[in-house]
Amino acid sequence: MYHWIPFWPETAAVNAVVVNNLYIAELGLGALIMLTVVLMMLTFCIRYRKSGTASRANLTTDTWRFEILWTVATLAAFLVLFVWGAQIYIWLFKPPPADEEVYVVGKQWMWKVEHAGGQREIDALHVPVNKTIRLVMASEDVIHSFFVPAFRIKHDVVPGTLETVWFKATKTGVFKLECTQYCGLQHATMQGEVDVMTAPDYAHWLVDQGVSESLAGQGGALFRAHGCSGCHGENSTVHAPSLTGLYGTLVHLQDGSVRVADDAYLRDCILNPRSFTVAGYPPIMPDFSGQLSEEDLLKLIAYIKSLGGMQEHAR
Ligand code: HEC
Ligand SMILES: [Cu+2]
Repeated sequence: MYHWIPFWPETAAVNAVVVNNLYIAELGLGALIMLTVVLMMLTFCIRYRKSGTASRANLTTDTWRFEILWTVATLAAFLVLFVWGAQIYIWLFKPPPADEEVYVVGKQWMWKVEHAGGQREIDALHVPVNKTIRLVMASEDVIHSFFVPAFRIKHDVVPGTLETVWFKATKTGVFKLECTQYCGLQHATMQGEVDVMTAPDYAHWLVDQGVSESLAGQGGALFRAHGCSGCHGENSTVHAPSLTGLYGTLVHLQDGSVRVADDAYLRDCILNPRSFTVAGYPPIMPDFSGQLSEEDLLKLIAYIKSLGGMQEHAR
């Protein structure tokens, strides 16, 4: 639609269309105001030049009416843009129900990607077209930023928590993926590709990876290997909460506060169990920080999510 504008980046996701529209409106309004001011300036310069013959008899000294009008009009126009932009921001950062969830780990200096089926890739992300994809992102070291220009999505990946971002690609093709947060010497090489495929191609691609264990399945194995099942398992005699159906629900904590059991909450439970306790349980959950890699954590979280819950609340 805007491809006649020089250097206009490719538009390949629903997110990008929305950002384009706002950008064009901002640019248009800015240009309109600038043109008005410049044209008036030039007109006055020429009309009232020293040798000009324009009459200066009826000079207006009362300009406040005009000034208030001008200020209110521009203020109103830019406030509209502000409200519009804020709405888009909220829309971009609150994922709609996802068709597919993919886990991304940023690391100096690569993007590691894990699909729910257990397929793994590095510096590449294969996704189906016209599907809402939700990325759950972790960093193993420093802050990185996940940027796909053609989708107009950019989101910081911050160590110590999980961030989510979503997109819905509207075109098949290969699009650039970049890190836009300076993250060390090789930052410039921290690039990859998003490969948007038709649904059948994507289904083939998933099968071709030859993976036998899903991410949740691998998480289940870790859950047993690290002794979580000893306390949280169905047959456990320890007084620990059941994790079945936990994801997305509201959890009441000992200190009276309430948290949504989203991805970041589950991560906190495993790494900072000392910082809060679920109401009605003894604070005996061991601290697993330093024992699990970010990828292991994502697998454990995928496993806990596979035990059911209210997906739609955890966004
Ligand atoms: C020694 C027993 C024990 C072990 C081992 C254990 N937990 Fe826990 N866990 C608890 C208890 C007790 C609580 C509730 C009290 C609290 O929040 O500290 C809890 C809370 C949780 C919660 C929050 C549950 C809720 O209802 O909000 C999660 C998630 C969790 N554990 C995951 C794990 C995972 C994953 C592992 C293994 C890496 C693990 N736990 C290992 C005892 C244990
Ligand atoms: Cu980076």
